[in-house]
Amino acid sequence: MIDLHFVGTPNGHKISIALEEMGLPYRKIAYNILDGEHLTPEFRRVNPNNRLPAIVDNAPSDNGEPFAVFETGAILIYLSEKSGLLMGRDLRQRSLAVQWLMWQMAGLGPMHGQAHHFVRYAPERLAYPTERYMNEARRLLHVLDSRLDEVEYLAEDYSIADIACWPWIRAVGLIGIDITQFANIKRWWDLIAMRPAVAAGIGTSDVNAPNSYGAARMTLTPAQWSNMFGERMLAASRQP
Ligand SMILES: N[C@@H](CCC(=O)N[C@@H](CS)C(=O)NCC(=O)O)C(=O)O
Repeated sequence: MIDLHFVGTPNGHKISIALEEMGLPYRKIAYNILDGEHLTPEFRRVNPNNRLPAIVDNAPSDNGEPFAVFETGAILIYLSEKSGLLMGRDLRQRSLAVQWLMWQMAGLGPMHGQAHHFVRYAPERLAYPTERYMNEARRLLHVLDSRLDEVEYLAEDYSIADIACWPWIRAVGLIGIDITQFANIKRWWDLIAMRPAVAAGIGTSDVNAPNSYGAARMTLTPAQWSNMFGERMLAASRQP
């Protein structure tokens, strides 16, 4: 049994979808990040970075003690190795899956995350960071669209790379991007949306449900802002 320390965001859904696809038994432990439920010393022992999601494998394949894994890219590789699924059939596909997974982890996720921050969370609209991160968010979508013009899935066969990217594409409407302008991404997105494991991982049969990642404009209370971006967030990661 795997403990999934979970939040219903694109990063959280990467792992719930992967667990469903791989048929690995898991139990979900849900956190409210706006309320700062992840900012505890207990959770820090699971994830030294105090971010969600994270997993604890209570039955690792070396038969040793329960093993904790953080960072969604590392979790996806771990689960893929545990199940023997979704990381390609040969050396080239495996490398392609890892390349596009790293691209998601270093590019699509962080850059779209910053775009979401400045478009949706910043208390005031700031022209420079909004333009910088929206341009980068769009550039990355052009990269993805070009790749998907060449292949059905990022690593040719459906893989953890697709699972890593798909929930982030699900969220682009919230930053004002119309995904139908990217024909190859739309084709790929619809194909993945039809998979029963994806609906199970998202927790709704309506994968197109609007606003499931929050409102287009988020207004945080001072306490919520402190938990997400301010002093309470900092305090949780400060030594010891
Ligand atoms: N690079 C990390 C990102 C994790 C992350 O930022 N998670 C967000 C939720 S999507 C979080 O925990 N936010 C809480 C906070 O910022 O305090 C990963 O891929 O696991």
